[in-house]
Amino acid sequence: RPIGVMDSGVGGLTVLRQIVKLLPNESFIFVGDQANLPYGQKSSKKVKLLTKRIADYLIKRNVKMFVIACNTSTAASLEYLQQVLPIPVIGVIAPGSEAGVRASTTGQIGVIATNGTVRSGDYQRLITQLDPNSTVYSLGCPEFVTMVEQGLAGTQAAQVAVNNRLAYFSDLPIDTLVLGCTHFPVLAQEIKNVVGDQVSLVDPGIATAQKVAVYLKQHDQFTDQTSNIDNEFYTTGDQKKFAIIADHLLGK
Ligand code: DGN
Repeated sequence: RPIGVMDSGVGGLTVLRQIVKLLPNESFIFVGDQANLPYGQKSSKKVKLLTKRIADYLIKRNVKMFVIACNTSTAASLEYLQQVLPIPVIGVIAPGSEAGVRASTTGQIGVIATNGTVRSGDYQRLITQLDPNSTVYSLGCPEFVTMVEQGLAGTQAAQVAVNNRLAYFSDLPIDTLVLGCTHFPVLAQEIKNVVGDQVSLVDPGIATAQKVAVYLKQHDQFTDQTSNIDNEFYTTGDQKKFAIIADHLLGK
């Protein structure tokens, strides 16, 4: 059975590519809800409904696990979906928080995300639960999502926007920056250029992929040999635009 993966757009592909690296024999059904993007500006109730709608579709498609490859959806709906869905549900915020704490030596941790994720306070709560001595500095960067969706990563315009927004961190003593939106690893180079090499960038997709792999192995549900890998990609938005960015992110 395939694994279901969703995001509001192409950002979830940064999580998917990490899962594929660890579990190359699995099949996936990915849904990007681009018709409703951005999720970051919507109410948590609305995001929960939109995420549930995709989960219901994926369950009809008989997926064995649902990966919420979107921080905003994870914040709005993880607990609820874990209660109501008949399959395991994995989100990105707990793995991202754990990876952030592991990466930091000073406990001074920055988090960049959508406004919805920042408003939820989930990273702040989980990180300080794991390390009570830590300080979390959260910043909403909604325009980064739009830039990635428009395929602007790697351009001068993207670098300027990242410089402007991340100026917030210039006087803060962070040693780690969690990319708390699945679109942001696409801008990793631009972000690195601003914060410098002394700050570790954390992509929660890596820790999420590890969590997916551990769960499937522990529950004897993983596919250990190549049979028929059959990946499907859906968007509720424009297929052509989606395909261009998806090809680029997945390298095929
Ligand atoms: N990729 C989504 C996230 O991780 O929060 C958000 C993108 C959006 O819809 N604003």
